[in-house]
Amino acid sequence: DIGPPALEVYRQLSQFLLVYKFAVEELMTKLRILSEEFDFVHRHDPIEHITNRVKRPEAIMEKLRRKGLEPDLDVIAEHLDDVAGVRVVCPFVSDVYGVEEMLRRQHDVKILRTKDYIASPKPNGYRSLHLIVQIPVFLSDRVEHVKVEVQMRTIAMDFWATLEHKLFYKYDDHVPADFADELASTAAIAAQLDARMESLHQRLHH
Ligand code: 0O2
Repeated sequence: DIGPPALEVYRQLSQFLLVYKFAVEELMTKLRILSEEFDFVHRHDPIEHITNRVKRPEAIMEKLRRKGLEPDLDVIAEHLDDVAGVRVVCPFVSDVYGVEEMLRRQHDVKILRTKDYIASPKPNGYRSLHLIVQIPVFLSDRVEHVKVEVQMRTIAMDFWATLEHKLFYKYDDHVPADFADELASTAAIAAQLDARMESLHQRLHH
């Protein structure tokens, strides 16, 4: 039984999340253009595939609770950087940085923050390049500047992160020590694979 106040809150939240969906669509288009045009000019597509998601309301509420934040739209916009997420999977490590550079050159894309877990992997072995970008979304009566978390990684990094997430999601940060060692070792193998593939790629393309 949701009365008028709850319905109004629901409407506001739906409209709020809709804008994040638009931001994701804008970014997806930008990335698809880069992928197709670069492929045409250089005969190499720097993007293997792209996925995206807008966080579900329940997951947003859960994250607010975890961070001790108020359930308020302004608080979400200000403090949650991953309401909208785009994951870009590239063939080679050089492509990850190449696509980052191409995004950086776009005047309407503002890069607010960069976390380079490729240069500095997390202790468990996780590697990826994370960008928090802000892009304008043109609505019927205003422009909103919306944050999107962009995770950029190679196929090998994606393979590792996907399986790590499946295996250890329920452990949070408390993965048993012997598992943690084995996990870090598999991440090192993925990194070696990337380095060797990169080297083959450079020999063929230069
Ligand atoms: P999910 O379920 O993928 O959405 P914050 O974003 O504030 O929570 P932080 O530390 O600033 O935290 O963000 P960071 O380090 O940039 O990581 C954010 C996201 O990167 C995570 O989102 C994961 O998607 C991914 N990520 C980070 N570390 C790991 C890791 O060790 N393994 C895997 N598989 N993914 C990782 P969420 O919200 O934690 O999870």
